[in-house]
Amino acid sequence: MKKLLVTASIIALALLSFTGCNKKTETKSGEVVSRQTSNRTIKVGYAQVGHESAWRTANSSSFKTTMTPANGYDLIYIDADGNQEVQIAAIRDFIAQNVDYIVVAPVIETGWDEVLKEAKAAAIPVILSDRQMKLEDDSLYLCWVGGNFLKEGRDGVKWLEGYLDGKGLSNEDLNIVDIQGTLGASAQVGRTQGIEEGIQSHPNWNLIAQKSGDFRKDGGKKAMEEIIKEVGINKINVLFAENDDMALGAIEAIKAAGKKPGEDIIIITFDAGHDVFLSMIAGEINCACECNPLHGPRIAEIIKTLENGGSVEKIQYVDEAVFDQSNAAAILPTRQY
Ligand code: GZL
Repeated sequence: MKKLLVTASIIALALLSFTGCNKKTETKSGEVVSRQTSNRTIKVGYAQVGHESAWRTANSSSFKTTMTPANGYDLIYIDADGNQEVQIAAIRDFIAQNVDYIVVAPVIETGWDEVLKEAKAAAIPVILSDRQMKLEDDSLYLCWVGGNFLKEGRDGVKWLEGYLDGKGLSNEDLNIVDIQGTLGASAQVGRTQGIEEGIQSHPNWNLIAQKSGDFRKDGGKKAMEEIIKEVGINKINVLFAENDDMALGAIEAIKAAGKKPGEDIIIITFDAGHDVFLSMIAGEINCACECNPLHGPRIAEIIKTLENGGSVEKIQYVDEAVFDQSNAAAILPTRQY
């Protein structure tokens, strides 16, 4: 009898390792654990926002250079060009292809419940990268990796407070302009909240204009041109641009209006990519709040941990810092994007 039991369990184990099946469950504490291990090629469907900014290019590249066949991945990469319907269709296609994991960088926070329920019904784990989703049921996604957008906005305000204090300008009236990212994207929602909170906390700070540039360089230039037309270039003291590309576009409009960016108008941006470091060194941007785009390795680690029976935290913030003209030149050589 004993011999029979041992043989049966060996056959069962052999079957399990052959199928390479790998089920995921979420523990009560919100941690996600994997029940079995496997050494299969991992098929990942990745629905990316688009190609709107330098940040996005670096983000996409970090996935493509990490999830390679040599590293044990079969990556299906879809660039949705900023269109949520294309992202949703891509997720449905990943389900039809029965991928092992779905990764999504949601262009905006809402409208995902139905398609994520379909992924759950197909027992395919969904990992969120970069931006977040507003869902009725948070168990519809396995975990999220990204920047703390509210903190980024608050960090930009904190930097401005320190800068003004150092110049003895803390009590001066300030007219502030905010060029926002794609409306409804969690990066825009969080940064705008941090900026607006800061402005409201200073009676002598006035938000005189707020327009979206959709996280694109041409969008930032157009938004700044419209704001200059509406309020007049001489009325603007500070610009918050909610990403680098819009800041660089706005600088073109500021120069065309005869003003010196970084001097006549204080400029604070978000992302802190390579080109903005060059602008800070040139004195045209004053501060860059980092939003690290290199999520590929982080998410590959998460997947490998799960594949090997480990558990992962539900919410995982990437490391971020604040840079300005005092440290840009020294730090630029160390930057990866
Ligand atoms: C932030 C990301 C934003 C960047 C922009 O995590 O969602 O989208 O700040 C990008 O550059 O377009």
